[in-house]
Amino acid sequence: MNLKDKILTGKRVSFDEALTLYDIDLFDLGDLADNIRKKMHGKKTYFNINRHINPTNVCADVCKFCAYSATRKNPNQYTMTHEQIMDIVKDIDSRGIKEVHIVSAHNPNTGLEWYLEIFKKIKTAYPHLHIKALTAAEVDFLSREYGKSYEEILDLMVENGVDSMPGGGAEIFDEKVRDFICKGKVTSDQWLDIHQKWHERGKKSNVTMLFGHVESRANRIDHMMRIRELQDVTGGFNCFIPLVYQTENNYLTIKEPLTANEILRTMAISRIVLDNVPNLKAYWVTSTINLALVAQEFGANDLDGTIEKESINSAAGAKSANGVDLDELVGVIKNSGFTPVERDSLYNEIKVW
Ligand code: V47
Repeated sequence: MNLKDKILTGKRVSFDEALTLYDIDLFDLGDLADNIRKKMHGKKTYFNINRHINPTNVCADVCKFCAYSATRKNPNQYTMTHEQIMDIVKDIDSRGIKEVHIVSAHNPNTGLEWYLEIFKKIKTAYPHLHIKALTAAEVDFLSREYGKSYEEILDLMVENGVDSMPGGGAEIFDEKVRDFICKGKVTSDQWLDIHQKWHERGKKSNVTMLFGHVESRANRIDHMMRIRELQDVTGGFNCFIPLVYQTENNYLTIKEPLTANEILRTMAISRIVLDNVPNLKAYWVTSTINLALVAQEFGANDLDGTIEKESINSAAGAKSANGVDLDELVGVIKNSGFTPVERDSLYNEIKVW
């Protein structure tokens, strides 16, 4: 059986087969991914009405790709008080926002309570809000900083009201590349271990991949294979999110952004390889809205959400600082021939727009 037939009949592809997919015609590759997308989701494109909050940019770690961390190229340090965070949450709740996505830098000055008690405050005041918070990189940082095991930090997250974990901090799992771009941060095995333990608590999470810097195509496939292997065990990943590296204001000197062709190929291949991960997110923040819309025909079935404020990728050049209007997001999905479906954070359908 040739590779295309294998994919069309739903058979799993190997590492070597996945790598060869980079060399086939782009539109043939798109068709293969689109075929899977249609079987799984038809013409539906999911989004949610959400708000990102990044409470501090003070960071003990030194990732070369990061433009957000205040201790490197960005001299403007900030750390929000819980009152400031609660003011934001009060405002967003009054406007019908359903998910708050809270990710911070690794700030050694705040204490563990600052990181965890805010979730309890939000959950107590707004029990219906979904809290997606703390990347595995933050969990690892808190564990090291405060001498607690991963299990203890994860249990504290559950106790304090965290509903799901975002997929940040995965970067690229290949150890050599990881050492070059973010030495000292959570290792690949630790990242996967933290998500496995989170899934064992009956909780869901996402998984990202940062690409378009110094990694090779083989590194990307290896990253996907490690995700697929863990997903076979736990089934806890809701969504895969390929993040396109943004080139500005950071210490990686890659000035050539990835081509749209390479981004779409990577999206399509991830849809094919990750046969056990239900959703593929074209994160419009790093791909641009226009390419995210095209990616709907290359396997992607989710565009994240309205976001409102975004600090991590906009610091590195993405045009996402103020999110996107709900009407605009719904409009462009419709105009591109897909059906906008508002979802909750766990992919239950809320409304077909
Ligand atoms: O882990 C940092 C990335 C991530 C750059 O789970 C950069 O639903 C591109 O993980 N260029 C944080 N990317 C964001 C993240 C995320 C976003 C949206 C949804 C979800 C989810 C998760 O941002 C970091 C890092 O990989 N990042 N710097 C940069 N220069």
